[in-house]
Amino acid sequence: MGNKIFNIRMRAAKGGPHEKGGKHISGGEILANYEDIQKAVNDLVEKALTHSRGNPDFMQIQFEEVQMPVQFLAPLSITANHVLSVREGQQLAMQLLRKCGVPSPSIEKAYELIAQPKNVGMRGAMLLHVQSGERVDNRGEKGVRVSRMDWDAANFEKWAIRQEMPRSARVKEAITLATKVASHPEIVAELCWSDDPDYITGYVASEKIGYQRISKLKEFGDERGFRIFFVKDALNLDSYIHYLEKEPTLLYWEEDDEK
Ligand code: PML
Ligand code: MG
Ligand code: MG
Repeated sequence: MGNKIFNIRMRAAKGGPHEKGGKHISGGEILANYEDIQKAVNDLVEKALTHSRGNPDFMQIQFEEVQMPVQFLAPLSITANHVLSVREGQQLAMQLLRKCGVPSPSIEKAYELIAQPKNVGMRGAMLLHVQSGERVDNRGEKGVRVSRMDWDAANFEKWAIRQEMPRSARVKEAITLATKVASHPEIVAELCWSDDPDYITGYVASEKIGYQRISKLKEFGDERGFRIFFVKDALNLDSYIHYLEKEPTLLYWEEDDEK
């Protein structure tokens, strides 16, 4: 990449902008050098205009130069878990969360939040205190949206072929986000599945267990998706949120690093 790096972000909604009650359709972002901004904008526009959640009537695209130093991370290791039902998938997700050190009562609280209609359609993530299971971010229905991250397409392709992973933008974005999140020392686990009705694979991720893909966490047609981060303590919330939203991260996979 050239000297200057730019962050290009898109969000799209239907029924007006998100903040006026519009339904979230699509979001995305790219870190690019100056010459690649045009392509990044085109890719993001296409993503929003062809989305399975519907056709947006609001879209915002924004770009700005990234001023902070970029941290480079290797992608989390991947494990594929094939399950036969949503029930089996969700049970596995809970088991993996326990393995990361999230106590069962906190996991139950997370699932209570997931079941509440007011939490459906969030654009960003909820932050939960790992010991109490209480939600600690103050971002309401917007949640915390992880930003300023990317993974060079050619490097991702090489990695995906080696790992026998789908070479999709979705997988690239999910692993980039999960790797950035897991690398924060105060975040012990992430639970996620998509809000896209045609995508039922989700994951639990952490530094300890890597990126554990679970083939089925919801039924086809379901537009409810979630992202939950379990944090060790709630005292430095502003610094976690700053890390998640603002501190630029790029993934880079060294062929020799891994199996
Ligand atoms: C999303 O679509 O918003 C999240 C997708 C998570 C799973 C990606 C994968 O590993 O297939
Ligand atoms: Mg961590
Ligand atoms: Mg989505």
